[in-house]
Amino acid sequence: MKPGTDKTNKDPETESNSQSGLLPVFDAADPLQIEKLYRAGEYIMRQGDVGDSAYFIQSGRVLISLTRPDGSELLMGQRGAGSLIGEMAIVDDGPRSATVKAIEDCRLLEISKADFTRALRNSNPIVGLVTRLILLRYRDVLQRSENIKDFSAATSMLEQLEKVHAEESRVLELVRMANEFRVAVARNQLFLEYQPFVNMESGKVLGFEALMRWQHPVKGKMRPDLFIPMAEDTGLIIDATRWAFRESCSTLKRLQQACGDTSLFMSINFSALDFDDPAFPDEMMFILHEIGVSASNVHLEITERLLLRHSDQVRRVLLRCRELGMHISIDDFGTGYSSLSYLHQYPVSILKIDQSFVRNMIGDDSSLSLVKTIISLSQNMGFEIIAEGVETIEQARLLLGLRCHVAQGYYYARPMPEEAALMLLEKRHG
Ligand code: G
Ligand code: G
Ligand code: MN
Repeated sequence: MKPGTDKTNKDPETESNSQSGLLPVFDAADPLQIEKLYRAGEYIMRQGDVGDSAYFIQSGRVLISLTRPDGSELLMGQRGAGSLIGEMAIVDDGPRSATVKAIEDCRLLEISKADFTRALRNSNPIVGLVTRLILLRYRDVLQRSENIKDFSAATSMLEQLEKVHAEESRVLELVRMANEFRVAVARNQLFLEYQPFVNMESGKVLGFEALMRWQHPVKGKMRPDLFIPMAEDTGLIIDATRWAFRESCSTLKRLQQACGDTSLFMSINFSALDFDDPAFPDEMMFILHEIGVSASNVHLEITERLLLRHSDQVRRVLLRCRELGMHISIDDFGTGYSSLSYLHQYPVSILKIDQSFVRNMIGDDSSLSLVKTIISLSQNMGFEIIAEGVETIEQARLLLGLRCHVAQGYYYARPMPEEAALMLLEKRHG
């Protein structure tokens, strides 16, 4: 068979294709398709093709076969729900080793080669090496087994094992969520809520933190702890962050104009992957210029954990951002292995005391002394300080007594949509 791509899914014998019949119309080449649908009789991939995706079978059955050099066909077996097909070609870039045809209508979840390559790059190098070596050996065994008549019997047990592995690793759920998130970024299902930073003495709103939410078509409004880790693992966070940056800075511009206060700032959360691209700071500057917001009104929120990676790349990008006028704010401060020496290496402006210490400081002496230490450390090192998670007036009073003036927390306001943020500013600024 001539090498090509897998895009032709018409069966020459039955001439069935996806445009007819009861299944929804779909385009197998559309990257925004959460599931790919193949009708019974369609080819999903052909031996010798260049492979650009692997697929998890959600439902339906497929038949796997090989064509021997003499042209005869060898049946390798069948696979059903829970099985992975087409993984070999995306691991080692080799041609498809077998032909896979739907024998029932199939719903497939796709893992593109690009996604897989990115996941492998983010993983432990040993995992990548061993994966490739095992595959090399398997291809070798496959080539030497041409005299075997029929694989079908042996592979039905394999199919059972694969299904158990897929269920145990919950990988199907993860792949589905990643595919859905890709659609969410492209189709405006993400939105931001804004939580104010308040001066506890004057009650003045100084700025906002942008917090990402996902309006999931079935699950409803989803909080970031449910999807940010997946978005980071898959690299999808990069596009989401870029979107959030532009969106929140546009909001900032509108808020500044409405209340006439150009010192109002926006604090945006970043992940480690966002800093892998050295062009990122200049891209951000371009966006800020377009929107008309000054870099000094933008705070980049990063976690202590990110700094602890000690990557030169992260340091360089952060230095460049600071040079351009943006501020670096350390989120959840106190939860990492806070060593003072590393803070010095970065152009940090603000420490945000983690909410767990603020919550426990009344009643728990070790939390209180940590809060005190962080505050005096900030004063000595010239950092500004923000207390996260202030929920009661007692906490606010205690913090003010310790000379911490700025807070974020439910006592002042919960995260809110832009319109509510606007109303809050109008109320506070008269
Ligand atoms: O308010 P909330 O529960 O939404 O925030 C939960 C966590 O998700 C916070 O720790 C916050 O830092 C993180 N988070 C919120 N929005 C974003 C975002 O846009 N990007 C990243 N990387 N993290 C975010
Ligand atoms: O890690 P990060 O600081 O970005 O997390 C912000 C998260 O904390 C958001 O989920 C936000 O909704 C939540 N949050 C903000 N203020 C409070 C508070 O006063 N109490 C509690 N429990 N959560 C808060
Ligand atoms: Mn944050």
